[in-house]
Formats: sequence, C-alpha cells, structure tokens
Amino acid sequence: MSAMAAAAGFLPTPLMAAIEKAADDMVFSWTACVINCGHRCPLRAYTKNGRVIRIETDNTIKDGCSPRQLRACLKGRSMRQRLYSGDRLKYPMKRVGERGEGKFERISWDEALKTVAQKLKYTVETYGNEALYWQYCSGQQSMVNGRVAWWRLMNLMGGYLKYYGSYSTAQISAAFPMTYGGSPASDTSEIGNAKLYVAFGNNPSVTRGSGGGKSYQLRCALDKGEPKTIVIDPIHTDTVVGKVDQWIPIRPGTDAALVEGIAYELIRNGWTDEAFLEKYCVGYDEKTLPKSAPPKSDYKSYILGDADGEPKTPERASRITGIPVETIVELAREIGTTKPVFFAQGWGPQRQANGEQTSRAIAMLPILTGNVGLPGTSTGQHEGNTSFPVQYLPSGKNPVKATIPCFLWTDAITRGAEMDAIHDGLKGVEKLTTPIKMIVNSGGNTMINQHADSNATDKILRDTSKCEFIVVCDNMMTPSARYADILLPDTLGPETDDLASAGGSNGDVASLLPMKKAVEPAWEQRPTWDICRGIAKELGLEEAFTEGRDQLGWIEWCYEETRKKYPTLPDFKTFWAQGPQQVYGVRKNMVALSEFREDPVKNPLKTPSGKIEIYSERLADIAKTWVLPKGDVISALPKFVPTWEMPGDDLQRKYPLQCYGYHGHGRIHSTFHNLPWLREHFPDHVLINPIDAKSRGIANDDVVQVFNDRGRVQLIAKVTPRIMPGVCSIPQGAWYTPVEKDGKSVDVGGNINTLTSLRPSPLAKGNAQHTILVDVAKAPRA
Ligand SMILES: Nc1nc2c(c(=O)[nH]1)N[C@H]1C(S)=C(S)[C@@H](COP(=O)(O)OP(=O)(O)OC[C@H]3O[C@@H](n4cnc5c(=O)[nH]c(N)nc54)[C@H](O)[C@@H]3O)O[C@H]1N2
Ligand SMILES: Nc1nc2c(c(=O)[nH]1)N[C@H]1C(S)=C(S)[C@@H](COP(=O)(O)OP(=O)(O)OC[C@H]3O[C@@H](n4cnc5c(=O)[nH]c(N)nc54)[C@H](O)[C@@H]3O)O[C@H]1N2
Ligand SMILES: [Mo]
Repeated sequence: MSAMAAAAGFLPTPLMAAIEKAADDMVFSWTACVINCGHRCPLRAYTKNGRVIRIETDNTIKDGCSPRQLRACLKGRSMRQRLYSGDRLKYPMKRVGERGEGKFERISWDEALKTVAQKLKYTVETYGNEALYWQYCSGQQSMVNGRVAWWRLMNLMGGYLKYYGSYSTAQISAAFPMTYGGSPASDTSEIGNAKLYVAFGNNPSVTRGSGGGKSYQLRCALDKGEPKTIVIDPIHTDTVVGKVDQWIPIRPGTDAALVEGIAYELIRNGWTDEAFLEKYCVGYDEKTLPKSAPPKSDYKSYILGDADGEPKTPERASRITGIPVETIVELAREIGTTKPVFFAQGWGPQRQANGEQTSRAIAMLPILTGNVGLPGTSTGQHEGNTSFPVQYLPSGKNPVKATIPCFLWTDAITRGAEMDAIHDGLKGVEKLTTPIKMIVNSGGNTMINQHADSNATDKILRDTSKCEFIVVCDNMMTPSARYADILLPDTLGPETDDLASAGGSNGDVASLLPMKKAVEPAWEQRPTWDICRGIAKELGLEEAFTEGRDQLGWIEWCYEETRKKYPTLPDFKTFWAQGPQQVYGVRKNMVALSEFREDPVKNPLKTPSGKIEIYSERLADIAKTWVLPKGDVISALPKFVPTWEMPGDDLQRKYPLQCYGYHGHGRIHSTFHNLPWLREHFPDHVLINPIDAKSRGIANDDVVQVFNDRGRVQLIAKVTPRIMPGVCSIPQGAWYTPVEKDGKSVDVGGNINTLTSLRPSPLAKGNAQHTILVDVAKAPRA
C-alpha cells in the first residue's frame, strides 16, 4: 500500500485502527492548510521528538452535507513532505551571482533584516513610495502571519504601489458589476432546487477539492434535487465524469457566440421572459434602452441582426464554437422550457482575451429567461459563498493613491512613468511618478512562474538597473525565489502560531481554525510576522508595528474582535484548546438578488440605473474614451468578439492549436509541485486529441514539445478524446525550468507560462493566460 493511499485513508480497517492507536500516543496540534485553493482545511499535526510524523485532518464532527467535516485533500495532507522537503529555504541568503542565476550565499538574520530595511528606506527616499511594489501573492492565506504583516509594515513606511484585480478573476470582476452592480451569486445548495444546472467552464471536482467545500456541496445538491446537469467545457473534466448528464465541448473563448445562438432561439420561440426583461433590465429591446444609446443598439436587435445585418443564428454559433447546430438548438429548447435553471460559470472562460465579454454574455442566459432572484436560480457567476467578516491583523492605511492592474507589473517596471488610465487602466492618479524599483514578494510565485511569458519576464527581471531590488520570502527555493536579491526563509503552518478562516470556496460554512505551533522550525526559518517586526525595528517602527502585542497576542486580538460579531464562538482560551469552529447561517439569503426580484425600487442594484444593465452606458463611455490596441473591443452590449490567438487569427496558420493551462488536481498553482507523492500521483501531461496527435505522429506517452514564438516547453503527451480537437491543455503551475537544447531554450519543467502572452485583456487589463496558439511536435531525440 503506497503512502498516498494511506494518506487518503484507504488502509484496511485493522491497520488503520493500529495507526490511529499509535497516533493516540503522540502529541497533536491543530494547524491548517492555508494555500489558495479557496478553502482552508484543518490539519492535525502529530509530533514525536520535535518532528511532525503524521498528518490527519478534521474529525470534530460527524460527517454530513451541512454540517460537514472540513476534510483536507491529498495536497493539504502532504504537509509533512513540505516541512521536510529538500527545497526548503533554510537560512536567510543573499544573491551572489547574476540575478536569476540562482546563486546565493548564507547570511545572518541580522544582515538580512538590515539589508531589507535599508533598501526599503533607500527606495522610498530616492524614488518615492510608488516605486515600492507589493507583488500579487496568494500562497499564504492566514490571518496574522501572512501578507497582512507586510502590508502593515509598508503602510507604516508611507505605503506602496497597490494593484487591483487578481489573476483569478480579473475579467469577470471588471465585467460583472457593469451588468449587476456587483458579483452576486446564489449558494451551491440552490442547485438542489433547480430542474436544470448549466455550467460553463466550471470544474469544482478539481478546483473546489476540499471535503469541506463547494464540490461536496454540489454533490449533495445534485443528490437532493436531481437536476439535469450540463457542462460546457473543452475538456471532459473530472466534474463531468461525476454526476453530469451532458458534456458539450466548446472551442476556448467562444462561449459568448454559443450564448448568442441560444439567445436567437429563445427570442424566435418566445421563450424569453418579456415581463422580467421590461421590469428589471435596461437595453433588452428599444423600449428599455437608455436615452444616450444609438437606435438599434439594444440586445434583441443585435441578436436578430437588425443592427448589423447578421442574425446570430445557431448555424453561426456552430461555425464559431465547433458545437453541432442540433446540440445548440436542443440546448436552447431545454433552457427555454425548463424552470428553474441555475446557470454558473467557472473562471476558465473569463481568463481569456475576450473574457469580459464572455462573462457578461453567460449572464444573459439567466437574464433572458428570468432565472434570477428565485429559488433554484443564480446569476451566471461562479457558485456563491458565505462571507465571514473576520478580523485580520490590521494592515493600516496605504496613503499611496496609485493603483495598477495586477497583471501589468512588468509594464510598470519597464515603462511605469508612461502608464495612464486610458491606455493601461491606471487608477487613483493621472500618471505614475516612477517605474517600480523594488518588489516585495512573500508567499507567491508570480515573479516568474505564475505571470505570463516567462522568457520575456526573465529578461525584464535580470536587468537590475530597472527593478533594483527584489525580496522573496517563501518556504521553498521556487523559480521566483531564484530572482531574489535577498531570500527570507519563512516557517510553514505547523512551525508557528496563527489563525485561519474559511476562504471563498467553503460554500455555506464559515469557519475559524486555530493554527498552533507543533514543532520548532527545523532550520533558521522565522514566521512572517516576526520577520516584519524585525524589519520594523531596524526602521525605528517596532512599537508602531507591535502596539505592545506579540504574535500570539495579535492572534488572540483578531479572534476576540471576530467573536464580538459572532458571540456564539467560545472565548479564545477554549477555542485554542478545542480546535476548529464552524458557523452556519451567516448568509441569511442563499438566493442571489431575491430582494431585488421582490422589489426592484426598494432594493435597487448598484448599477447607475439600479437595474440589470444589458446595455451598459458606463461601458459605452469607456469604449469612447479608452485607447485600445487594434483588435481589442469594449462594447455596451455583451457580444462575442474574436480576438488575437483564436481561430480566425492569421497566426493560426503557423500555430494551429488553441492551448491553455487548466487548474489541475496535482497542485495549487505552483505550490506542492516539488512533492514526490503528488508528482507520482498526478504527473503533468499535455492533453491532445487523437485526431491532432495522429496528424503529428504523436502517440500516447511520447515526449513532446509545445511551442510558439514566445517559448517551448517539453512534457509527455496524453492522447485522449477527453479534450476536443484543435485544443490542447497543460495543467498550470509546473516549475519553470529552462535549459538550452539544440541552441533553443526549452522549459523542461513544462510551465504553461513559457507560452502565454503579456498582452492584457481590454477592460480589466487582466491576464488572458488561457488565450494562446501553439503547435505540438514530438521532441527531438536526446
Ligand atoms: N486543484 C486545484 N484547485 C484550485 C486551484 C489549483 O491550482 N488547483 N486554484 C485555485 C484558484 S486560486 C482559482 S482562481 C480557481 C480557478 O478556477 P477556474 O479558473 O475555474 O479553473 P480553470 O481550470 O482555469 O477553468 C475551469 C474550467 O474552464 C475550462 N475552460 C477554460 N477556458 C474555457 C473557455 O473558454 N470556455 C469554457 N466553456 N471553458 C473553458 C477549463 O477546461 C476548466 O475545466 O481554482 C482554485 N482551486
Ligand atoms: N497560465 C496560467 N497562469 C496562472 C493561472 C492560470 O490559470 N494559467 N492561474 C492564476 C491564478 S488564478 C492565480 S491565483 C495565480 C497564483 O499564483 P501565486 O499566488 O504565485 O500562487 P502559487 O504559485 O501557489 O505560489 C504560492 C507561493 O507561496 C509559498 N508559500 C506557501 N505557504 C507559505 C507560507 O506559509 N509562507 C510563505 N512565505 N510562503 C508560502 C509557496 O511555496 C509558493 O511559492 O497564478 C495565476 N497564474
Ligand atoms: Mo486564483
């Protein structure tokens, strides 16, 4: 029996019992997995002689649908392998070779903290606070000992250049509020009240992997209501393998065209909810268009082709999406004649060059059919969540006004002072006063691995005259860590005290998890909070940073502040001794927009009109004022827009296959990549359809290279009909490992970002990392 199976709890019962008994003799501490999958799972760390020797997870309650055990997945349970990994950063280090070369020398903590303090001071004094950038880092989601500590420190120094948006949801977060005034979504449990569940690019079996989260909730909802379930995705995902009735494969980036073909059928057959559209929406037809809108700029005219002479028929949709006409017509009939329908989208469809259009287009289906604000419906967003306003370590106020889209940090290094609102989405100021000169990266691998076009990013980072100083604080010697000037080794969960709360994927359960130090760090690691305190001390800011509390003091303070809002929680001492706390019923109404549906005048949306804006005047204004590169489109209506590196682009003659990096089982982004258990169980493959493989002479398990003008990656081919023809896919997050081969740089790590583009999407200026063209060929023999 492999260690993997043991971790999953598949051991024969007597053996399991023996292990449980042995575990009883050990000391255990509650800790948690706080990686960014959206859940936070409790872990029990069993220790002996100062070492963690076993990891278990939640056993505090009897399992059910609600409440349920917050059971960690295999990744969370691999904590022991992380703790004792050979890749651990053990000591503070400074760069000795060229930046990016990965040559470091051990230094003392004293030297490390002094150097970082000096560089912070120098950067702020020489270039101003806008020159100091906090990098997007999602890997450490705890409440005291993570990025909040860095923010607190940097705010005490006068602040830093901020970012908006995320690598997760840049496009939908910019676009959805244009339609709905926010991003409302019903709880997953509402799927149990639907007759039909239609999901676009949504793979909760993988992306919501905790036993405590939405994938389990979805399973419970499907068992309860037995709705017909349809998933639209280029890949036959593990979610589809589960309790799903129909898989509709689609070309990436074309969902909006599918929606238009369905809309055409809905309108033609009288399946639209005209009363709903008139009362609650702006711009469905000419009756409800705002005054500023030109004639025939309504949605109905667009779909029927009255505006541009091109009716958006299922035949047109079929040509664009690759879905047969009959499937589209049947899908429209199903959607038009069933109630209630719960529509959802994952975030794969929006991580595309036209993702803003796609995400709003998908929302048109619930809107056209009136499946909004009623039991068993949602809004077309990802399934919703319980929000639990817990108190994190207060980060203070950042006086710097300037804010860049998080994806444009490489631009802010190379041409920061040129950036403005109408070209680059800069907010808060007219212009930046300086390019980025120093970066703090703590708990992230976005310096190289998770950003785009790694080969181009590598060149930008290697030039030390541009970004002069990079601090990386992590647990592992990651690809991003190689670009550090100073490396700060952080503790991992069981090595320090902290607090965690439910994330964005926990569904209807809010939770608070104690993280208690189980062991001393094996080497010289220090917790982030303490690192920041040390730097604050060098800067004469220690008192302001600590306010007289130590790390545990802040944990208690955060917990007690949270308890003021939820007095049913036990006091801190009891909590700390007892373990994880679950809270249900925090979200009062599981149905999104039910109040608006009940009374739209009393409960208007936060759009300018207070209604659902199918036609958005705000977007019409932006479209008029922003300067966009050729091919980029922003429009008042959610329309299908063909973009760069999609079918139809001239580049397809050279690189015929669409490609993207899906979020796979084997990692959370780049975290866990270096763990042998997980690599053995979930080896990385490029998925390719047998038709595309055959024409390239590729057989299953062949070593292949995937390439375009930006780079070349090498990995193993999985030839499978589970991906549609014309598309290939690589799980994102593998560690970027470029080597020279036959005079070419080949990333033998297999990182998708060696192939992705730095070109942002039009409205959000977000990462369109799922939009690229490539070709695949058998690797030359070694
Ligand atoms: N195991 C695991 N879980 C994770 C993560 C992880 O790395 N690993 N990451 C976490 C984080 S931070 C996030 S933001 C979420 C990410 O969650 P998502 O962004 O939803 O995940 P993706 O795999 O990118 O996309 C979801 C699905 O969309 C499909 N897809 C891609 N492009 C298109 C398209 O154009 N149209 C359609 N219809 N489908 C498309 C993909 O095949 C995939 O099955 O997951 C979280 N959970
Ligand atoms: N091509 C492509 N690129 C993508 C995506 C995609 O779908 N396709 N997805 C994007 C998305 S949705 C996201 S959210 C980003 C994620 O990008 P990142 O936020 O960079 O996430 P990770 O790669 O998981 O990196 C987390 C880092 O935190 C470190 N870490 C873990 N625990 C601790 C700790 O306790 N202390 C410290 N100091 N460090 C710790 C880990 O070792 C790891 O290096 O990637 C984005 N990049
Ligand atoms: Mo994400």
